[in-house]
Amino acid sequence: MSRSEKMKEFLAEKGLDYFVSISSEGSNTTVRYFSGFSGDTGAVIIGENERFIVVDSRFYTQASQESDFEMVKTENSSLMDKVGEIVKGKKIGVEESKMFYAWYRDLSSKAASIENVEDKVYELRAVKDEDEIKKIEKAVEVAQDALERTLEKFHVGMSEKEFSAILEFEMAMGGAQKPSFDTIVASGYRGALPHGLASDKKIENGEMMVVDFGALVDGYCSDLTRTFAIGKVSQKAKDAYNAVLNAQMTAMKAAKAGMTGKEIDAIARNVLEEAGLGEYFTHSLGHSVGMDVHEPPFLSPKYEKKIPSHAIVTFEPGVYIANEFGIRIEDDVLLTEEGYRCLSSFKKEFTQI
Ligand SMILES: [Mn+2]
Repeated sequence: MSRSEKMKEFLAEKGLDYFVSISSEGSNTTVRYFSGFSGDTGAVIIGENERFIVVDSRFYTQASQESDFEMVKTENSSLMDKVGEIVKGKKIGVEESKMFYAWYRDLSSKAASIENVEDKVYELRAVKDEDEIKKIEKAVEVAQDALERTLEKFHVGMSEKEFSAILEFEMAMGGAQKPSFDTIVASGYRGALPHGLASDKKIENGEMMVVDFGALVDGYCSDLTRTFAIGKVSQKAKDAYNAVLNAQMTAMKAAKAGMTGKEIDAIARNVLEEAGLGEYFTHSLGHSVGMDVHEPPFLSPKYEKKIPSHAIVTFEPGVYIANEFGIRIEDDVLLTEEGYRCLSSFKKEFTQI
């Protein structure tokens, strides 16, 4: 069954006329997920007998080439006016967290009813098909090959921003459309900021350096993290590194589809607690990755739902000791009922550069 057929079936169950998803300047990947249209602005409308892609004149050609949905041209009206005409008097389902308030207000004034159906969209998107798995594998490969080439150009004293600029350049040269998010390069004390974007700080001997990065290839994201020792580092940092790696691999090896996100998270958390580092693992174990770099389902103490087969999730335990160092190791992993398949292969034994 195609993605839109699955949505149609759901609409029928819920007694809804249309599913409506709108993207403005690329803020919503659901439009592409259903229609194939990769332009940054447009709307998909799916009903029992209709599949519309609404676009403005900048995208007429592109939409006709990329999507088999029936194209609705905005002509002289705005995107929202055109969508409003179609949904007038209909019962519609939308994704509340992908909708601006102005759109919601506009659609509410026209539709007969409006309700949030984003859980259904996330449920569909969570299960990756073969083609999606291949695309994510490609995004992983582009990213990890770029890191390999970046390390060849690395020297002590280089700034975090220089490192990230080379890494992003290498990803682009390897086929990335762009980085899948702002590259994190956090060395020394900055490593204790889990989302420390690359800064002007110079990377010095004796520091740990966290590099969290990914490539967007063919509409799909990768999300990887490696932590390197710059020259000789403390035994404390080395021990923490090995504990994080152990936590990651223990959880990965035990994980399979059908377990809850909370159960998988707990495995990694227990390993770090036993190593005396539990208090320094301050975020959840992972998230799904696909057209968005962060998607449900999550591997988190708060996520009590089961992970479906063919979800691709990150395993990214970390340890962050304020004013000292941070360590994180992250891979993208396909989960099935049989177990796991790690899509990334970049080495992760403790590495001094
Ligand atoms: Mn991540």
